[in-house]
Amino acid sequence: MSFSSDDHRYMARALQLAERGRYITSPNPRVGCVIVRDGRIVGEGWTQPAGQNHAEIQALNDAAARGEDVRGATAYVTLEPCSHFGRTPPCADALVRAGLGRVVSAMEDPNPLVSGNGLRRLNEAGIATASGLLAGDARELNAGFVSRMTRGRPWVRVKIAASADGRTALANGQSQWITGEAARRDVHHWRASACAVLTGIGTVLADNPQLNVRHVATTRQPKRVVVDARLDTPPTAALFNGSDVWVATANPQGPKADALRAAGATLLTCPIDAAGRVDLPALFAELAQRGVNELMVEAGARLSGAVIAAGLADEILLYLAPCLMGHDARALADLPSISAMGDVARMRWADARKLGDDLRLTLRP
Ligand code: AOF
Ligand code: ZN
Repeated sequence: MSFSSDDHRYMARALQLAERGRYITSPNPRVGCVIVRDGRIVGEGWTQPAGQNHAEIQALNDAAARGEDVRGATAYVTLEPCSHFGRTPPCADALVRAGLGRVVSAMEDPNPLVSGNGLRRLNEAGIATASGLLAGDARELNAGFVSRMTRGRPWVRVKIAASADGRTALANGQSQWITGEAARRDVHHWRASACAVLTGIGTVLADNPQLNVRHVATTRQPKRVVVDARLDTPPTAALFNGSDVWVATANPQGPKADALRAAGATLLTCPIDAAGRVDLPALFAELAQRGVNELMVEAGARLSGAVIAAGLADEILLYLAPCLMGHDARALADLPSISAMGDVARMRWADARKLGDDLRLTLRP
C-alpha cells in the first residue's frame, strides 16, 4: 500500500485530534477523523466520552455545520470505522450514507466485533479503503485498548519516584516529596490518561493518598484500585473522595466488607496465591473485563516489585530526583535476587527527558 505525502499530513492531523480525547474516551479508544475534499479539510472530529459520538460522526457533523459537501471526499481515521451496534450505531454505515469516496485508516480495530468488518462494509458499498498509514503512532496512542482487546489485560505503566541512588522512601517510611512540581504534574497527566490507578494496602495505610487527578484539567477521574487481600483499607481513607474505588480482596464478606461498601467501595473477589497475596494476573484480567485499558501502578516497593516480577509491567516511568537517600532507604522495587548476570532482566530506555530539576526515564521490556 502506498500513501502520498498529503495522506501522511492528513493522518498526522487526525492523530493530533485523537490526542484531544486522551483523558475522556475510556473505555473506548481515542480516535481522530479528518474529512478532506478537493485538497481542503472540510470536517474534523475526535471520540467523545463513552456512549457519545465516535470521531467519524463528529467529523461528519462538523462538515455539515460548516455547510460543506462531503460526497466523494476522503476520510482519514486513526482506527478502522466501527461496523457494530455498541452504545452507538456503526460509523461505517454513516460514512456510506454520507457518500464518502475513500476511507484511509491508520490501523484495524482490534475489537473482535469489528476487526476488518468496518473496512469490508465500506468496500462492499463501493468506497475505496486503505489501512496502515502511521500505524505505529496509532497503536501507541491506544496501547491500552489494543492490550485489553488482544491480551485480555490492561497496558500497565508502573510509576516510581526515586532519588539518584534509586531509593523511594527512608527506612522509617518517609517518602513525601522526593521529586518536584514538574514531575508531579507529569504524574497527574498519566493518571488522567489511565482508566484506573492501582495501589497497595501498604501505601494506603502509610501515605493515605487520594490518587485522583488534580494538577491537570479533566472531566473524567480514573478509578482507584486497592490491592488489599484482608480488607484493611480504613473506610475513612482519603481515597473515598467521590470517584470510584475498587478493593481487590480474597473474601468480600463480613463487617469490614460492609463498612467499605458503605463508604462507597466496590469489592472485587480475587484468587489468592500461596503467599496469601492477591493473584495479580487474575486481578488484571478482571480489570480488563471491567473496561480498564490503561492501568497506572502507584504503589510501594512490594506491589511494584510483584507487578514487575510477574512480567506484567509494560512500561516503567522512573522519575529520578537529584538527591541521595542513603543505603538503608527503601529500594526501587522488591525483586527476587539474581546470582548470574545472564539472569538479569534486560529492558530498554524508550525515552529520557528532564522535567524541572528531575529526570523522567521510560523503561520498556
Ligand atoms: C470508531 N470511532 O471514534 C471509536 C471507535 O459502544 P460504542 O458504540 O461507543 O463502541 C465502542 C467500540 O467502537 C470500541 O470498542 C471500538 O471497537 C470502537 N471505537 N470506533 O469507529 C471511534 N472510538
Ligand atoms: Zn464508530
